[in-house]
Amino acid sequence: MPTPPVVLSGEVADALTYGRPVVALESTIISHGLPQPRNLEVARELEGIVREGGAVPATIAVLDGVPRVGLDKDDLERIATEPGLRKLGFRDLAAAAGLGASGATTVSATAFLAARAGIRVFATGGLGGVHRGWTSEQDESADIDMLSRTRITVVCAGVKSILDVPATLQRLETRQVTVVGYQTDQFPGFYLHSSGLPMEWRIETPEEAAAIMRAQRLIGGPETALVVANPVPAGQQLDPELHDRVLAEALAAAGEQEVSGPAITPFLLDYLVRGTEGRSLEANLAAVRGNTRLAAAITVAA
Ligand code: PSU
Ligand code: MN
Repeated sequence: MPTPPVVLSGEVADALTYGRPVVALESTIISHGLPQPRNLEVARELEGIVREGGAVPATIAVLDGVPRVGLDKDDLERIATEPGLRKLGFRDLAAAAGLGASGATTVSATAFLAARAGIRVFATGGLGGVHRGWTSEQDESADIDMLSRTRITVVCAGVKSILDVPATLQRLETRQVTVVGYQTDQFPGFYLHSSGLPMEWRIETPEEAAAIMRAQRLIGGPETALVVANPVPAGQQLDPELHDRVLAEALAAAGEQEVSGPAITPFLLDYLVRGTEGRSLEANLAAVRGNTRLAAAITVAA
């Protein structure tokens, strides 16, 4: 029999067949967003958090040309350690599949593959969006476009603070993506509890997120996403002064070294980890853990 175009792990396929809760997890954060060897621990830990929350984890990636939803222990290890593993947005899926390549999936590719498999909720750190300097570079993450046409709920700590955050929020509005704050009136700032930007909608419980998901289905219209913006706890955020200082250095270094395209986000995140002596990593992890916990609770409530 030929290999199906997308392969679900047995556990994920069973859970979806019987209507049990499943949470999708992206893999680019593991391969390109976090330093080794911590990244493998984190990949396992996030799957554990989903299980503790009463759901089945489905980490998504492309291995040897096969898009996979739900990875086993060895697969997860490949994502965390394989040298030269690609970073795949949605547009790269066909190229990777057609050519037998392997890669980790970003939010755009993960959202697509998760929704296609019938998964309704997914957790990440921070969304991609509009990069600073967009008036000359036009670098806007494909995450935004995919979320404007994919029916999925994404739990994130807002958008990465390396971006032009107001411009990204504006694009989410233009592209009709529903955005709600989880127990906050202010848009989260990824490493920071708040970006300082106001939000129009606030929810208090996973049940309220599930109610919005139900309403999306009943109302119909374009298949847009729901973004649940869940801030890193104030006590675990990166010191804002340190954040602003090191981010300014990172942006300057990216300019000097002419880093651009898909390499820019990993470059800036890595610079922040080094420049803050690992403190940005701890804030990033606190955010991702919280998002994963909340994603499980929403899936159980949905
Ligand atoms: N969240 C994190 N770390 C990351 C990412 C998200 O905490 O590394 C990844 C996601 O995969 C997201 C990608 O889709 O960064 C955005 O990359 P770009 O700006 O090139 O679209
Ligand atoms: Mn980009």
